[in-house]
Amino acid sequence: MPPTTRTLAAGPCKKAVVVAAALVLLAGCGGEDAPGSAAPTTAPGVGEVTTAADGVQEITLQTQDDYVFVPDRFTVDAGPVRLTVVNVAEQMTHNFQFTDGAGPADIPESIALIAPGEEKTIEFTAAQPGEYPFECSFHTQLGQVGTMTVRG
Ligand SMILES: [Cu+2]
Repeated sequence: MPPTTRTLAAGPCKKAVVVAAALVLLAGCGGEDAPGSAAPTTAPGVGEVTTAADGVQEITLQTQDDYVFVPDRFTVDAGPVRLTVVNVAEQMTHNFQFTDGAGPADIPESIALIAPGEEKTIEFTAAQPGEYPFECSFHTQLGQVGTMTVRG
């Protein structure tokens, strides 16, 4: 009788430990965020517009297991842009496209699929100043949108 009782007790106990560990991990993640912000931690360089050696402006956006581009707004000067989207998600596949007909000019370049752990880059020329809405077309309804501003 005693051995059987011990075996039965081990199952629920182990499960409780795993759940507790998961909660600790979740709590740890939340603690690193700025107060009042649910924004996920971003990789270094994400969101910074820089100019590469070849004169092309570069910007990296991040996606993760939610419906947010980080950042969802950025500004470039009129001219060529190299845009990278890094998807640090473990589950979610995203994409990137400028919203059809929404900007002052069409930018047809897009990224059809960015699987979890992938990063992809497109290069395009933003010649006309203004606001260019973009989206992940899989999750537009869930608010995965943003805006690129092109300075004149
Ligand atoms: Cu998406």
